[in-house]
Amino acid sequence: MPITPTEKIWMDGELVDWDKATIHVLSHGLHYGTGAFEGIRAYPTSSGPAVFRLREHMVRLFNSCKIIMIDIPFSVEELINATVEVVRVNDHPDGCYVRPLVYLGYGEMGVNPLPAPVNVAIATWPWGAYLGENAVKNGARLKISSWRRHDPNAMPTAAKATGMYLNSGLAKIEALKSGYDEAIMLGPEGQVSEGTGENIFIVRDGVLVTPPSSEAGALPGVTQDSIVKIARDLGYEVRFEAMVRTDLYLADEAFMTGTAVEIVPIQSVDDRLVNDGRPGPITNIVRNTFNSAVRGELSQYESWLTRV
Ligand code: PPE
Repeated sequence: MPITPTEKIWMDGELVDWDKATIHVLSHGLHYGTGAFEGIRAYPTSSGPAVFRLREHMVRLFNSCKIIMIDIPFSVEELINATVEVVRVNDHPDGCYVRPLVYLGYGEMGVNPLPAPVNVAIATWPWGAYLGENAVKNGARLKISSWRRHDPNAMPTAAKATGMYLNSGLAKIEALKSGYDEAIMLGPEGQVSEGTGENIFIVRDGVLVTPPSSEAGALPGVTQDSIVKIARDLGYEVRFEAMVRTDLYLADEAFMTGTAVEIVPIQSVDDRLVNDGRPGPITNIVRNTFNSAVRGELSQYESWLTRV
């Protein structure tokens, strides 16, 4: 998706002009995928933009880096403040996407990541519907990928590490080339894991079910966690349970969650319509509640927002 440039990108403590936010071609992370990132959104509220679950995203960034043994030379607090600063400076009255990136920089070559310098950047830009407006309205058409999700003993699926996304990219190419909107990957044991950048929920007999990240090799999603809380607050039962592909075919409803995608209904999986293919009632109610919460319209979720 093409990005619209904004004014500034925060790089290692400085606000740098968008066009000058460049790095050396021999940066370690470019060669070996040594880095970790976050995806965060800020939304418009009646009192200006607010960043959604900023602390949780920053904590996950530190967890990702702990797993891959990168020491971030800033504190969670410093990166929270830097994010607020860059969202403010870039002036996003309608909200934006926020991309914090920790990467190994220039000065060392060779697989050994330990001696390489650690750099941090935070960029923001307006980002629309991740899978297109049609998927938001009518649901996404998904295909189970022939590419499996990583075995967590091959690649740490709990880390949102940059190198891991070669796997997602391969699945995405396959799905798009085959005429679908998005891929779903199965874990090493054949269980449903996640999309290339989204978690999965199904609704069965009024109960919401999502694969547990530890078993399914899915990223523990901040949006997934928000939907679990919202659904329970609405009085629905939510279970973390392993599922296989036919559970998707036979679900009453299904939807995907993620920061970029937000909440998108699933119309079909492998050409089997989910129910009648239209967004289901529980999908709609949790999605509407989520959309109100992120925009500061529901006081009970106010603690999820960081005002800019
Ligand atoms: N699984 C994966 C593999 C993933 O990348 C994401 C986020 C999620 C689940 C959902 O996590 P959360 O955003 O915390 O609810 N994917 C990010 C990157 C998208 C991109 O194309 O870049 C995102 O949504 O920001």
